[in-house]
Amino acid sequence: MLIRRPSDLPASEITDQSLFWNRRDFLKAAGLGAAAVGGLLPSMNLLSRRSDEDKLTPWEDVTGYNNYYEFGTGKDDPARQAGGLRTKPWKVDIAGEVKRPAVYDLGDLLKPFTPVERVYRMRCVEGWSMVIPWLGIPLGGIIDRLEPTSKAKYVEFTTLLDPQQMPGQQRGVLEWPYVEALRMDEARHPLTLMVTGVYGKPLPNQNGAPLRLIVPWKYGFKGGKSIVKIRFRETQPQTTWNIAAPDEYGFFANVNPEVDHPRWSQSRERRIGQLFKRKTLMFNGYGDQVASLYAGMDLRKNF
Ligand SMILES: Nc1nc2c(c(=O)[nH]1)N[C@H]1C(S)=C(S)[C@@H](COP(=O)(O)O)O[C@H]1N2
Ligand SMILES: [Mo]
Repeated sequence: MLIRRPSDLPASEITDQSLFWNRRDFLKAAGLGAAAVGGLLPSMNLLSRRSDEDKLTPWEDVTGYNNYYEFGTGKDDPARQAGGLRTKPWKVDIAGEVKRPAVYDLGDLLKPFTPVERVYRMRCVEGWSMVIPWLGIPLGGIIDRLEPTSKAKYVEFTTLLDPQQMPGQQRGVLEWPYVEALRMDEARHPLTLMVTGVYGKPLPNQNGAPLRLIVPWKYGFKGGKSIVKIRFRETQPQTTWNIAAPDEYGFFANVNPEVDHPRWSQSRERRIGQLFKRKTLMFNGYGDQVASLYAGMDLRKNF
């Protein structure tokens, strides 16, 4: 477990009162005691009374046990092979149904925003889970600034296509480039983040540097890595895993313990680094915040 000192906390976390709840969630999940935060928060004793439920997954697992098929299909392949990916300079093409389309330098695209720290439970469709302190920018704010047109109903995220740098793309395990997408209301939901860092540090390449999507109530595959294009669309985009196996990976991919993968149950999960399996929660435990997005939808059909 990597215990961070207050000096490691991003300045935004310390100065911006509106981010209080993020910091509190982080400290709670990190289990940092009053000593560790040096009296930053008066209510620390309360916050340190957390169970093991959502203890942070160690840095070594977050950055050493990955899915990033562009760098191989083994869990340790990305950590071994992604290191050389050139993430500077990095351009992001903003396209489609939007009033400010352009190829932006990543720094310019994100300049008006301050990353916030959010501890999210993450659930992979393969049955494992982690608790990760992401550093990111709520996508909704970025979308507002880009001004989608009234036709924009979906947002599509495309990963870099570069078989030279990404050896996995020289093989046909998936259709390249990796594409994921959200409905506009999902993209604008305050939980949805464009992530640039983790554990208070810049994002390691194996986790999707320099920019990746995180949607904590959905299976991990919705969170495309190393994004070079964000396109606003009127119609529902074709997405990589849905193309690969439509009966196994739906477009919505909301975490749902009641809808099994055709080849395995989704009712339980293994928290990486912990011994016993735990129950998987509807919407990965974020139902109070996101269930209303799907009111009236049959979630067995729209899996
Ligand atoms: N471009 C790209 N993005 C991707 C993947 C991938 O193979 N390629 N794997 C997905 C899957 S299945 C998961 S579980 C998460 C894993 O993110 P992490 O390695 O940062 O935990 O990334 C998702 N994003
Ligand atoms: Mo996954």
